[in-house]
Amino acid sequence: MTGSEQDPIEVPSTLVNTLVKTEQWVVMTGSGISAESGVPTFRDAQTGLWAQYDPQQLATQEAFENNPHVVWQWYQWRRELIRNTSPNPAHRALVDLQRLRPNLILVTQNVDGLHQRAGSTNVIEFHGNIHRNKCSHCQKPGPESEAAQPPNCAHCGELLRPNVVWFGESIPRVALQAAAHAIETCDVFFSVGTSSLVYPAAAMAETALTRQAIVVEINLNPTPLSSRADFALQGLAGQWLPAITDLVRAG
Ligand code: BV8
Ligand code: ZN
Repeated sequence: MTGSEQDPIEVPSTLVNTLVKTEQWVVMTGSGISAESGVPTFRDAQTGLWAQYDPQQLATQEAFENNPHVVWQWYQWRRELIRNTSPNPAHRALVDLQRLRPNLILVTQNVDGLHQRAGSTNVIEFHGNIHRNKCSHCQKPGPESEAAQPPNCAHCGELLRPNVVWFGESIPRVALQAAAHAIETCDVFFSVGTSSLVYPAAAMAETALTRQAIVVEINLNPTPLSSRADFALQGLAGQWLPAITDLVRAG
């Protein structure tokens, strides 16, 4: 299936029939769902000042310990970029789907908060949220800050850091448990806008496949999940999700 900007997209009728008669859905999103809002995906080349940095080298505790100012400024640059974007039709379609299927559980790998800004509720933030800070030492929450340098924790004086999950760090237990419970009970699992390379987030699709839930991938490019999904819808999330929503609403 390809859904490019030119040709109209056609949602398989077998998928529509499944969606119309199921209620328990889990949707896992990655940075591809925010791409049409203008937020660079994790594996897109970073633009401008950050072009020479690899996000996987910056999003680590080691990078922050070695160079807190560079890592902090990368996050300040991303926060500013995200503040100047808006949710796109893909985010909004998920809000509509959640109204049509109140049991829909939305798990996101994204830290941009765009699902919440679009109106999605009960969003499980697998990798935290870029708009929140915490202390790099005592872990207590810290205030948002426009500062160019990482501020000091009011409790212990150590540096504040973004409250996101860096590579090598564990997923917040509450998020992990909520996502694990959702995946164990779902009839349909959507993987939207993710290269399915980062674990343990990518393990959710594996569990869905093992449980023989219906697995639907919506992604611009093929991924390691594409050949195993029941439906691999290639193209823009901002086209596929609204089309699916219209058909479920008409269902
Ligand atoms: C952990 C927050 C260990 C920070 C991020 C096996 C098991 C467990 C861990 C590992 C493992 N193997 C390797 C690991 C280590 C590592 C990992 O998975 N590495 C990968 C790279 C191999 N995992 C970890 O370190 C995790 N921690 O497991 O700790 C541990 C174990 C025990 C005890 C203690 C510790 C933590 C991972 C979380 C890292 N943090 N983000 C920040 O954002 O600054 S991950 C980062 O990648 C983002 O959150 C992003 O969402 C996520 C995944 O990337 P994608 O979202 O998929 O983005 P990508 O660019 O790759 O793909 C976008 C896709 O969208 C593309 O395919 C593109 O085609 C598509 N697309 C583009 N436009 C559109 C579109 N699709 C549709 N429409 C469009 N318009
Ligand atoms: Zn502290």
